[in-house]
Amino acid sequence: MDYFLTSPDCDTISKTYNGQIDSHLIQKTNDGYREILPNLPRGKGWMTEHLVQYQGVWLTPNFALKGLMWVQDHFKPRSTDICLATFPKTGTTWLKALTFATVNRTRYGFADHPLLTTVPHGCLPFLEACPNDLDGFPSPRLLSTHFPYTLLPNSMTVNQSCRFVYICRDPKDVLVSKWLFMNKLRPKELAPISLEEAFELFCQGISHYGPYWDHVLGYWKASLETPEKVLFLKYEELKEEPSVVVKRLGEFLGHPFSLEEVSKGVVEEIMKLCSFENLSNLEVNKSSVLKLSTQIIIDNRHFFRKGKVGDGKSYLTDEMIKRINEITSEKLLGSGLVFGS
Ligand code: PAP
Repeated sequence: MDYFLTSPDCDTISKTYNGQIDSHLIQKTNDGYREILPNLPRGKGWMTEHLVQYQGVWLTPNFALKGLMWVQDHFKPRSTDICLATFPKTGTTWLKALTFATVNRTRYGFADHPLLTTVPHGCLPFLEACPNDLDGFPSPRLLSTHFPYTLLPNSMTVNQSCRFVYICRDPKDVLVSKWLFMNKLRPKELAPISLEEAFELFCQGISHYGPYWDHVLGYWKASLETPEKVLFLKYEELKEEPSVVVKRLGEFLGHPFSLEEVSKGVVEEIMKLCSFENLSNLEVNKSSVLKLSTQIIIDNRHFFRKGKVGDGKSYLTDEMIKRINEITSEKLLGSGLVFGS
């Protein structure tokens, strides 16, 4: 099945290359990682014991930072690559499903579609996991990452580089979704993180790939500067008008929906296939797992909680809502980007 890439073991960078990259170069990446790691600022982790700050961004030391070194040193982008970029818990699972279904809509029937038996995350390689077979993958490649735009190598972001689809979400919903998700993955030996603590960390920017607002602004600015390269979406818009957004997605990806497809209801079929109701009730998403590394194994069911807009507010106090709204207004001031209250 060439659409499915198993996630390799990224715990040691050198394990991931299957001889495709010169061992000296791999050694150099490993050495660089070991050299910088001890000197990076540390902050409290949500899922792991701590996060490290690299070039202003908070990353898990054993996974995301290694993945970043791999991307920076060894990833060979193609101008035909499409990279789905997201901050965690902003709609990644949904966007992956919609994009995969849109691009491959003439290849698979809706009755026996891969998304019926594979979690959306299993349909697209995740750059952080140092996928080892990317070079042999046919174009156009659909890729995914949580890395902020600013950390990606120039080869991905400048001139003849990849195209990106980015999705963002109201920070209150992101925070609460992330807090609940991370506590489920947090090892038993570490005490759960309280909402108050998660809130403080999030507001200070200390959360995977955070600060959240910088992440959003990086892709927002890139979408304004090069709209043909970066499609910027909001989870809330997707909820409100899914068919409009799916058509925009098709156009951006170079797979516009024809009038005939529209009249035959292909857009609706894709929306139905990728809906929260459908995906969350599939056996694969109720009982299987996603293996990101030897240490990170996630029950697929954790990717599906409520899928609602505004749910975060029911967990937060009025004071918390006020503070996070104030931070958001301040950070986004003058950018032209707004979130609801
Ligand atoms: P990830 O970063 O771990 O991949 P991501 O998919 O970005 O997570 O976000 C998960 C959120 O999207 C969950 O939101 P909640 O906690 O507020 O409920 C999840 O329920 C929601 N979600 C997952 N799949 C869908 C879908 N098909 N439609 C709408 N929302 C979805």
